[in-house]
Amino acid sequence: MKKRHFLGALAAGSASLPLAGLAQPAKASTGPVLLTVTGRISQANRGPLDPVLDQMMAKQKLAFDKARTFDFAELAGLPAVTIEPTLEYDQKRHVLAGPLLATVLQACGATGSKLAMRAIDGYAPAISLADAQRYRFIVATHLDGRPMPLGGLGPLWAIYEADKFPEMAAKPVDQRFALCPWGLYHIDVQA
Ligand SMILES: Nc1nc2c(c(=O)[nH]1)N[C@H]1C(S)=C(S)[C@@H](COP(=O)(O)O)O[C@H]1N2
Ligand SMILES: [Mo]
Repeated sequence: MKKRHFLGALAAGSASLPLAGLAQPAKASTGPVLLTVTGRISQANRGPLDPVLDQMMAKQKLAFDKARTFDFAELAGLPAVTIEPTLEYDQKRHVLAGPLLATVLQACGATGSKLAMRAIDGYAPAISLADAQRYRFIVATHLDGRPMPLGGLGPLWAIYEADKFPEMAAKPVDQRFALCPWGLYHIDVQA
C-alpha cells in the first residue's frame, strides 16, 4: 500500500491491523469510562482530575494531570487472552477473558516498574510490572462468556491463572488472589 493510502485509511478510521491502533494518538473515550490509567504514560486522552466531576476519584484521593481512559469497547477491542483459574468463591474453574494488563499498559505508552491498582470499593493492591507480566495478569472483561456487572466482580477484574504457577497453586485457594482487584477502575503507573 502506498504511504498516502495507508495514512488515508488511518484517518478514515478503517485501519484493519489491531496493533496499528496502539501507536495512534489516543482519542477520547466515547462510552462510559471503566478504566483510567495515570502516572507515567505518554498516550493520554484526557486532562487532569476534575474536582467537580470526578467525585469518586477525588474522594479516593487520586491526583493526576493527564490520563488514558478506556471504555468497554476500547478494552474489548484489544487482543484478548483467556485464562481458567480456580476461583475461591466456589472452588471451581471459570473462564475469564480480556486483554493482558501489559497490553493495556502498552496502549497507554506506560513506562514504569510499579502499578498501583484501585477498585471501586477502595481496595488498592500494588504489584510490580514484572509480576504483572510474569503471572500474565489480564484485565478481565468477561467471566464465563459474559460481561461482569458492577456490584458483582466487574465490570473489570485484574486477575491471573494462579493454578499455572506452582508457588501460587501451593497456597489455599483463598490466598491466591490478594493482588486481584475486582471492580478495578484505576491504575497509576509509577517509577
Ligand atoms: N475490589 C476488591 N478486590 C479484592 C478484595 C477486596 O476487598 N475488594 N479483596 C482481595 C483479597 S485480600 C482476596 S483474598 C480476594 C477475595 O476477597 P473478597 O472475598 O473480598 O472478594 O479478593 C481480592 N480482591
Ligand atoms: Mo485476602
